Amino acid sequence: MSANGPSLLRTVAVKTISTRPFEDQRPGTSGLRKKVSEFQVPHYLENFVQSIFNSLEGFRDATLVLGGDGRFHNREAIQSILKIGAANGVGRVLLGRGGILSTPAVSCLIRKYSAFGGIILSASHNPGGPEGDFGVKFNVSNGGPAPESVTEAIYAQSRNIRSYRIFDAADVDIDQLGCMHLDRMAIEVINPVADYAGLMEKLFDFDAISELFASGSFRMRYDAMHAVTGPYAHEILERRLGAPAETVVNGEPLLDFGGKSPDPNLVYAHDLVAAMSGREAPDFGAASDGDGDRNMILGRRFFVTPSDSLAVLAANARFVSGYSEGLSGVARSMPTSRAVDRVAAHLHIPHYETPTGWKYFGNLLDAGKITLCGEESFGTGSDHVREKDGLWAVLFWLNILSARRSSVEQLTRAHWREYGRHYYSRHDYEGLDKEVAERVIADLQESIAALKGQRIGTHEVTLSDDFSYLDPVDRSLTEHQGLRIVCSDEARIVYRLSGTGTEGATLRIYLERYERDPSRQDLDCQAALADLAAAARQIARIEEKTGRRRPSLIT
Ligand code: G16
Repeated sequence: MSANGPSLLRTVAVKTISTRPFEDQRPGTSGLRKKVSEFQVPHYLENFVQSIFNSLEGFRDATLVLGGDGRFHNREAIQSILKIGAANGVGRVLLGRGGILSTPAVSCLIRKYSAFGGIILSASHNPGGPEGDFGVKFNVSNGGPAPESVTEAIYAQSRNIRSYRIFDAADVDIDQLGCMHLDRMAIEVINPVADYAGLMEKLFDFDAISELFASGSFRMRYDAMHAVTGPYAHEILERRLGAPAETVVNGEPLLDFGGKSPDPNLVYAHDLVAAMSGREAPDFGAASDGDGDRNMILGRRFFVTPSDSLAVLAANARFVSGYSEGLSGVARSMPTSRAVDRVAAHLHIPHYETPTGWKYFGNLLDAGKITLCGEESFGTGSDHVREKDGLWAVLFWLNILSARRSSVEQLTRAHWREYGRHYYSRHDYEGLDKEVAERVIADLQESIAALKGQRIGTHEVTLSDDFSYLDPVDRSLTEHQGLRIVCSDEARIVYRLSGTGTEGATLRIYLERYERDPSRQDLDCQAALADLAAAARQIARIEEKTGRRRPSLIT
């Protein structure tokens, strides 16, 4: 961390501002996400931030980490949060220069500097700009997303709030490294990349990866999607690992991500997909999302599903220095394909199935029950922080590729031959009327149990239920986490509503089919899943209830 000598800002007055509660401040899958225009309503952000402080104890004089993905409204929100933090007695804020910090970097800083928590300003992969989305996430002292008990306490505070405390002060210069004070609160503006890059150097064999780049026979393209990972990728991939300067594209964080969705999947990262499909395609392609916690992995003309990526990382962890001593266990969210379960069985380590949301991995990681975890939604991570981590996953792959000297496609196909292939896809129906979407789920909740024992084409249903999760560490129970239909041949359909959207509702249908026979592992993924997709639409009576004949997004 770099800091110049302290400079004292003028002593300023605390104001107590009267306010009224907003009824819609319940955090979703990952923090409070709304349209920018909603966050711009006077007192909206302030209410929520004060509610965070009201729900906490023991933070006076302690350290808070603060930063965001650089999207529109980031800088304004940071000024307000600094002034509210000072007025509430925070001792010190570690602030990324320019208000920039990736989500995994915040997690890393909280842990390294024993902060009581962190506030991350991001709506993740959702679009940015004045018409786009904004979000506030609170992470707790283990570096991870606040668990439900904390988010519910914040929500309860937000429903009763009558006033908030804020310093009446001039804006702080957030662009110069160094330390200053807002009354008694120290603000240290830090290099957003340094600590995170240092952690990556400890986990991975940078010499081996550098050699791979230096060999001249390996080319990579990393698309930062004009979001937060640009500065991280330039520093780590190009400066520290010696990848050629053109390796990182779209590396400058922009307020509106260049007008695109910073969502690393086959649809939104189409420029990268096109570059990886051409005749001169690089050997390895990757992209990250708005706040740097998601990743997409591509080989030359080859896509690795996030579920497969998790399984390949687990199976090859022994080649990576930071993980060579073995994995204590692995976990995946319920809708994620079960590919990693097979690796766990092979390694004789436990595997866990959690609800969607990174916060559910926190207890397992803290208790040392798992080392790696991941989700179908392009999230992969480990016990090095308590967030999913996009660049970490990219470096993990690079480390494996440098150790095994095989291509992404060779490695993945070899994995399928050994463990079988899980054909996997997610079909999203976005922008549905909320009531309609809730009715689809409610009707399924009533009817799903009766499917057990029935046939879906060639598949026989062996389990059909509404998924609930009993946390093995704190014994908390989380119910209604998705409807699943599991078949004897390991085919599976899962339905749930997204908890991260800001417009209407998004119904997600997750499809999975297992193929053990290597001669049948080469089918087109959507073709392989077509019968399940049709059955899934029919069982939920999608067209009749929503008027939609096909999904709006397939990943
Ligand atoms: C968030 C959560 C993930 C979750 C994803 C999708 O990711 O952290 O755990 O899998 O949303 O959630 P949903 O299906 O409810 O929309 P991110 O990258 O948006 O923070």
